[in-house]
Amino acid sequence: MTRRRSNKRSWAEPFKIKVVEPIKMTTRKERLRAIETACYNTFLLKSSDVYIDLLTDSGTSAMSDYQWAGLMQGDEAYAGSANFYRLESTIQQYYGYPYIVPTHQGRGAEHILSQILIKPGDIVPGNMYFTTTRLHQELAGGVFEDIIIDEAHQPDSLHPFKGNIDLDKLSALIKKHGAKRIPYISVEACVNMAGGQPFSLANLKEVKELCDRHGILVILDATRAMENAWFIKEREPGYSDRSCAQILKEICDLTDGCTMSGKKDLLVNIGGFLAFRDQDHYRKASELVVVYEGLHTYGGLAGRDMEAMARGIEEAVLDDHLQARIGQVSYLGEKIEQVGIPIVQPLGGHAVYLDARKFLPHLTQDEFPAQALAAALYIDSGVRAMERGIVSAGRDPVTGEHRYPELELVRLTIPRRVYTQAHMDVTAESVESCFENRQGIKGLRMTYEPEKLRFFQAHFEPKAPFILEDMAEMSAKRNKPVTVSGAQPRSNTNK
Ligand code: PLI
Repeated sequence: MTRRRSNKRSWAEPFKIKVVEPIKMTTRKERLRAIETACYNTFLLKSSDVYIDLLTDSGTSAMSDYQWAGLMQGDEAYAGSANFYRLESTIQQYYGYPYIVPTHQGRGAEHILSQILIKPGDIVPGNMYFTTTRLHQELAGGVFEDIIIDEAHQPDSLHPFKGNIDLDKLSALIKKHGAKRIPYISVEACVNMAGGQPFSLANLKEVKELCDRHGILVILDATRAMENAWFIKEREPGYSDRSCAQILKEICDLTDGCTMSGKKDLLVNIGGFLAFRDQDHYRKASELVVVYEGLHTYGGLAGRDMEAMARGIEEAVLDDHLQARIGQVSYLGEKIEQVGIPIVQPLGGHAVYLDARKFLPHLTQDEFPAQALAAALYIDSGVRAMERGIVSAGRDPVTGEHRYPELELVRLTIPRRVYTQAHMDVTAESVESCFENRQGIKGLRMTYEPEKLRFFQAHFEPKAPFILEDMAEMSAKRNKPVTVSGAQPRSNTNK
């Protein structure tokens, strides 16, 4: 009789692969040229020059055969498409809001929400900023105030719900400005800029009670609410027997409406929506959506896109899917952490975040360490990541000075259902190679700075040439072969 060596049982993805898309292998010389052409900004690289694309989980997921089949059932009527009604009823069923306005993506929803709820001079508290969310609040004349718990700004803190709101900070803001100047508070699920960190239902309940007492709306950024539901199931006492679908509903029940980028949780390449409980909010949003997005029954989307999103909701909320999705993020994070590389703890839902301050202590924040590290990673292996630090934070609209966030991070963002464990292994090895070469990663200077959302298009140049030695060569020198687990020797991969 054979016996298993451990009682641990592995999980695997609840799908198999039907179609593949080849990706290009490049040489280090080609990558160096590509990053120079892209002015050391990974947003400006051509995707054909990228090997493993961990820039974002937004719109990059793989759709299922069920979703692709739905595209064929697109009803491309200008008004009253059947796919809109299907999407509307699916959102009503899973999220529980009665009134739905589709938008082309999340920022379309943020724009409309900000325009209908914020008056100039209003204060909009939130659990850490998100780039487009805050910009739309500011463009509507609002001032964003961060009310997330302090632990969210500390990469090493092991708090299980770093997305929680600090009720003392919220009460102090209400006292200082008065509830009338606070139209709503913005509660983001799996807080992106904090490392994909969830809030707890206990915290959301307290927030809702406080806001109800003061007549302040609670608006959910539901972009990654299903992933947040998974963490509640895993970590919050009393929820392990509930399904993520039940927890999602409970989250939404505690809020007055939501903005949504369907490009994340919902497994589609494009799409978003606004949802409300209040009919008057819905009416105002429907009046505005026709100005900026499209008629209120398509909001900038094709009928087929709405169908794919409705079908995506049904698949994305399943516990098996969420376990595999977040399990893959943990797999990569644990591999990187095991070799002593500083990352944001605990591991979040959609990405592993490298702590660039600790990774590159020889660089000041003005030398854009996270931007430099993302460029180095690309040069090393063709893995594309994204800066989430001083560049993303932008400038204070009043003083014009850089904002200096405590978190200076590189985000390795994992698209859903796209990459395999071997891709994660290659990524972890490249991060390790950059860590061994960290002294050779130099500071950057910004040579072109767009006024808004500068991280997308800014240009940089290195203050001195990067010196990155190939880890395989380094290992060969130490007479220690490096292999990609279960695959070929490293010399066969990108060099
Ligand atoms: O990229 P949009 O416009 O569909 O969604 C904007 C948006 C809103 N909220 C949150 C929490 C986001 O993460 C978000 C977009 N995130 C992107 C593009 C990302 O790479 O994380």
